[in-house]
Amino acid sequence: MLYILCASFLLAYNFISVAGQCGQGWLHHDSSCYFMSRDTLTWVEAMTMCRLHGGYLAEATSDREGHFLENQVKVFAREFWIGGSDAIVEGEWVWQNSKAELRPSSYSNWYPGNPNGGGVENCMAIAADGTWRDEACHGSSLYYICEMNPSQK
Ligand SMILES: [Ca+2]
Ligand SMILES: [Ca+2]
Repeated sequence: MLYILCASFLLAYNFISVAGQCGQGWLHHDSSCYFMSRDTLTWVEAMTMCRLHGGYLAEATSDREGHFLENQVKVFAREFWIGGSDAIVEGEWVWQNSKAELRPSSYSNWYPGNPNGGGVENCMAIAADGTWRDEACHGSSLYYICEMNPSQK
């Protein structure tokens, strides 16, 4: 009983401390904080803006995180930039902050037929329906999702 009490206290404490480290306007999920922008920028500008906030363009590196982002985007019903790019090697998608490569076994949520832009579309966006599209990095200004890990600040 004492063990259960201690364990729940520690869990609650961890939750509060992580949630408390997310700045105002940031959403807490698992060990990260997320910021859904209210402005639109190109992918490169969005990446720079996330860095200024102490974070990076969001990376859906697990099913849980992917589903969380998908659900958030559906609430806003807008298209957002996220942190995947195949600008270095066409067709090899890499999450830019972690450098994690999207492998066939990785979580992914591409809209059917995407990526379809070849060398013209090298940046990843999550559309209003929660699925991913490759888009031209400088082609359009979109909303963007920043992620940060408060424990690594
Ligand atoms: Ca491409
Ligand atoms: Ca595309």
